[in-house]
Formats: sequence, structure tokens, C-alpha cells
Amino acid sequence: MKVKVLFASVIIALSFLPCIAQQAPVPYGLTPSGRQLEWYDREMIAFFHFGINTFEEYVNEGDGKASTAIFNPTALDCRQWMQTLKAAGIPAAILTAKHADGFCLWPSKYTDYSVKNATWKNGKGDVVREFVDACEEYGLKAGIYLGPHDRHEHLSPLYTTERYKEYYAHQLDELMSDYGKVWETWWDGAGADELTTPIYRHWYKIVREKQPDCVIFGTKNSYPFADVRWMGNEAGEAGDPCWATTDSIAIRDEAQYYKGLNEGSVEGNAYIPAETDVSIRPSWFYHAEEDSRVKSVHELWDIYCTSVGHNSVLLLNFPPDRRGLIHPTDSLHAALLKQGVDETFKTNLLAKAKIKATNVRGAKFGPERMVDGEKETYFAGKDKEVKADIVFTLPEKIEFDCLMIQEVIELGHRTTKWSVEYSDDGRNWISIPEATDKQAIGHKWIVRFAPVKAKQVRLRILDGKACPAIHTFGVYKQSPLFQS
Ligand code: IPT
Repeated sequence: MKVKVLFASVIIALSFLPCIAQQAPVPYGLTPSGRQLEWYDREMIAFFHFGINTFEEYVNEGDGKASTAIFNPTALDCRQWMQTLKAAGIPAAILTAKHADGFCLWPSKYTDYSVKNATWKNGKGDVVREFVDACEEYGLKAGIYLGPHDRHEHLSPLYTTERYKEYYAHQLDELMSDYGKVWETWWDGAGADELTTPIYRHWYKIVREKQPDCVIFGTKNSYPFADVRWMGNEAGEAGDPCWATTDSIAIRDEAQYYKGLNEGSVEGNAYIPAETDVSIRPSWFYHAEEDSRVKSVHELWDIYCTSVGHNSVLLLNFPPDRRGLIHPTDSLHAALLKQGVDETFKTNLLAKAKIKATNVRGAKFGPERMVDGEKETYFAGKDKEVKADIVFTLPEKIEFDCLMIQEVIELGHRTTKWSVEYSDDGRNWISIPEATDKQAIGHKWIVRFAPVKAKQVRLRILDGKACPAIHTFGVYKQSPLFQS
């Protein structure tokens, strides 16, 4: 009798096994919030540095003394900005509503240092309004930069940090209340060291109350409230690795501080992915003398690969000129970047391969899920088995010079070491130096290398903290637009 019961329970247990194998892996460690998932999905965001500096001679950090009268764009058209972004496939944008000079692009009730006293539209204009309206018309997500550092306010003999805290809070309230949905706000750390974490806490509450979905870019003293972090330089080069997880960023040692921002930390105690801010021109604000120094399509592709392709989001600055328009060279290069990216990733050369893998969780998570181009499917290994080898065999030799891999970020950073190799006979494997012993994957990792011809490609997941969960893996041929 006892034996029969035992037998029956074994049968029942066994019949459950395939179900268990078909269950998704449980998340490992820290995972992204809904706001961070939405932010990752944008991949690129446009930055618009526009303000009173635009109307001065080669100024990027105004002293707060320039006369409001000089603000006078002759043909401001935010719809033209959005047309540039549409052609560049950029789904979100952030405007400098107030940069460090303190000049406000909207008619704030709390200062006279604004468009209210500009020559433009006889003081009746509101650039923030035109910006958010254009974003809405073109289906883009609007974001607002309200510079914490304010040189104009500092000029007042009555200035105190406490007064400024209230002044800024009122302005933040105006922007978070009166301009519709705000998808991101940007707390620049430049010049803002006197503004303490308790001050940011006060401001943070306003953002969270008025705009629950608003992503906060935070740095230095605002870091405790950050959804996304600064990535440590303004050259477009996120680290390799670039973990979404980081340790606290106390500035004990400068080199460690920048490295921490740039690379994150695999064992970090907070999930705060890196945002890559860089200008399409040498400066943040427009200067006609830089019309011939707009980053080339090839340079933009380099930046794309070390930002979007380094588990980061690219915040690319397009400074409007004195007319209030984006210069045609900037628009053209951004559109060509999109065209090249689309061409490059249009065809995953592994899509038609025969695939064999070790460590397959079950049919629902088979390795072919990495090349099916579907949003929801992915390859996963068995619980506790962190390694996997996946071999792709093509009917013919293919030539490729680029690879792209994506983890299922909802399940946390899992893989910590991976390599890609190729072969013609499945026995002798040749490594690709640029793709050997890589570390982070995250949302998207891109590697470029000299062209390779092969019939077989092997993805080796060599180490990790939990079984692999890989959404996409592909090899590609870079668009001719990116040949330098
Ligand atoms: C730098 C700030 O120190 C940093 O906190 C962040 O705000 C960053 O700017 C944004 O680019 S200062 C800059 C002159 C490197």
C-alpha cells in the first residue's frame, strides 16, 4: 500500500516537472522600476540647450547679468525641432527651461528674469509652452531641465540658500503643474554643491506628487532621488562594463567617483542606470562658428555604440540657433544616424541558423527565441546553471562586423561574463578579441570588430549570478553610412 502511494506521488511530481521547466526564471537581485523600464525603452532622448546664452558671444555658462532684452529668436519654431527628432527616431526631448544663468524660458510668477521681459513677442512668449505643445503634436515625451544652480539669483544681496530653496520649489511647482505630463527632469550637478540632500528632498516631493511617472536624473546631492545617474563624462562614452547597479557615490576619491559613475558596480546596492549626455556640437549652446564642427555620422555611430550599446540611454543635445531653429547639418546627421542604425540591425544574420544550446530551460525558452525578433520571448537556462554555450550554424558563410545582445532586464543583471567566437568546422573556434570576456549585458550591448567570415558563431555565457535570460543575440553588417 505504502509503495503504491509513493509510486503515485512520484508520477504526480514528474508530471509537474515540465511545467516547472516552462516557468520564467525568478528575478535576480535589483530590478528596474516601471519608470526605468520606460526610460530604457526610449534609447535616445534629445536635449535642447536654448536660452539667453544663445544670444551672447560664445557663452555656455552665463553669469546671470545679460539683459533679458537680448532674448529674441527671429523664427522660433519648436515644431521644426520635433521634425528633426521624428526623422531621427528620437521619442523624447528635454528643454533647458532655466540654465545656470537663471533666465527662465517661461513667464514664471517668481522672477522678472524671464521671457516676460524679452524683446521676443513683446514679452508675451512662453518657450516651454511652445515646446510641450510641439512635443504633444508630434507624439514625443516632454522633459524639463530646471537648473539647480542659478547665478542670477546669487546676484541678489538678499540671497540665502533657504530663500532659494523656496524660490526653486515654486518654479518647479509651476513647471510640474502647468505644462502637462513631464517625462523627465534633470538636476545638473554643475555648480550646485551648496544645495544639500535635504533641499533636494523638498524638491523631490514636488516632482513625485505632481508627476509620478517622471524620471529623475540625479547626481551628487540629488543622487538619493535619482532614477538615472550621470555616466561620468560628456564625451558619450559609457563604461565597459556599464552596470545599471551602483554603489553610493560619495566623492572620497575623484578617480573612483568617475569610474563608479561610468561603470556602475556589479554588486551595487542601488539600481540607477547611466544616462549619456553629449552634444552634437562641441558646445552645449549654439555658436555659428561651430556649424562646421557638428559631429559626423560616423562619430554619432561611435557614440551610439558606447551609450545605447553600453546599457545606457543617449541624451543627445541639439542646440537651437538664434532664429530658434535646429541647424540643417545637425538634423541631417541625426537622420543619417537613424538610417544607418536601422540598416545595420534590419537583418540579424543568425535568423536562419540551426541552433544548438546547452542549458535550455525548456521549449518555451529555447535558444531560437534570441533570434525571433519578438518582444516578449527569450532564451533562459535552468535555475542555478549560470553557463550556456549556444552554437549557430549557417547554411553558407556569412560576413559580419558587429554584434548585439540584450538581457531580460526585468529579471535583473544575471550574466557577468560572456564571449563570442566563430568557426568553419565546429571544432576550431576563433575568438573575437573585442568580444572576449565581456561583462555586463543589460538592456543592450553592441560590439564592433573587423569583418569576420564564418559558417558558425558561438555565444558563450561563461559566468553569472543566475541562469542566463537573453532576449536577443545577433550578428550584423554595419551600414555603409558608418564607413569612415
Ligand atoms: C557635471 C556635473 O559635475 C555632474 O554632476 C553632471 O551634472 C554633469 O555635469 C552633467 O553633464 S559638470 C560638467 C562640466 C562635466
